[in-house]
Amino acid sequence: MATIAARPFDFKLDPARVALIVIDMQRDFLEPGGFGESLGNDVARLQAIVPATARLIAGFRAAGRPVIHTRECHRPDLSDCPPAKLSRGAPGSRIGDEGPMGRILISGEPGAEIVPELYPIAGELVIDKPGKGAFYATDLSAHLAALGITQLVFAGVTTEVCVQTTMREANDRGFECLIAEDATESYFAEFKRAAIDMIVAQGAIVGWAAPVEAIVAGLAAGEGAAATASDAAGEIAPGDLGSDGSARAASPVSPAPIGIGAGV
Ligand code: TIU
Repeated sequence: MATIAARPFDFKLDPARVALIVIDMQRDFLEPGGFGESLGNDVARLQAIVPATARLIAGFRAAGRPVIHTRECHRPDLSDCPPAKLSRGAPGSRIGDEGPMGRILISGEPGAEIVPELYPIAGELVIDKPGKGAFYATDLSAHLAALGITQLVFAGVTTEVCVQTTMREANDRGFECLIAEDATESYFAEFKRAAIDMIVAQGAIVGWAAPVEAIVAGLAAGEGAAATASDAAGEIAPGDLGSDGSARAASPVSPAPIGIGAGV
C-alpha cells in the first residue's frame, strides 16, 4: 500500500489493484468544431489539462498498471443514440451532423479520436460508450474484473458530466475511486469545483481527490510491492486477455473500440 495525501483524507493506494481511467479526451470535446462547442461551450479550458493528464498516464505506464481510455461516441447509424440525446446542441451541428472533424460524436470519425498527446498505446483498452457513464452499455465491468482491479483513478472531461457519472457508477459497484484534480476539467470552473467537493463530501461519499504528482509519487513508491503482490496473485496483465476479442490492442492509427456490451 502507498499513502496518498488526498481529500477528504489519505487514500490507501494498492499498487497491485489500481487502474487509471481517462475519460473522453477526444477532439470532439477539446477542439473547436466538435460536440463540446456545438453545445455552446468554450473548449479552450479543457486543452489546459492535457500535460497533467499525460504525466498521469506516463506514471501508470511506468508502474506497469492498466490505462483505460473511453470515448463518448455513437454508431454511424445512430442506433445507440436515443432521441432525447440527438435533439441536444445547435441545429446543424448535432450528433451525427457533418462538422470540420467529420460527423460529430460518431465512431471512426476524426472528431471522436483521442487527442494525439494522450493517444493509447498497444495493449491499452479503449471503451466506446454511448452514454455519459462508462459502465452503461459497455463491457467495462467485465474487463475490470478480469484484471483484478478494485481501485480506479479518474482523469478526463468533463468533471461534472462524464467523469462524475462514471465515478458514481464505479462507487456503486464497489470500486475505491480517486479523481486526479488537475487532470480533469469542465467548461465551467465552478462546476468542476462543485463536482469535486460533492465527491469528497460526507467522508468521501463518492471518492477521494488528489493532485497528479501525489498520485504518481504514490504509484512509484508502491511499485515493488505491486510486482510482488501481482506475481503472488497471478494477476492478468493488460493485453493478456484471451483471443475472444475481450481486450483488443489499440492500434496507433485508430484505437479499436471494445464495443457495446451487456450493460453491466
Ligand atoms: N457536455 C459535457 O460537459 N460533457 C459531455 O457531453 N460529455 C462528457 O463529459 N464526456
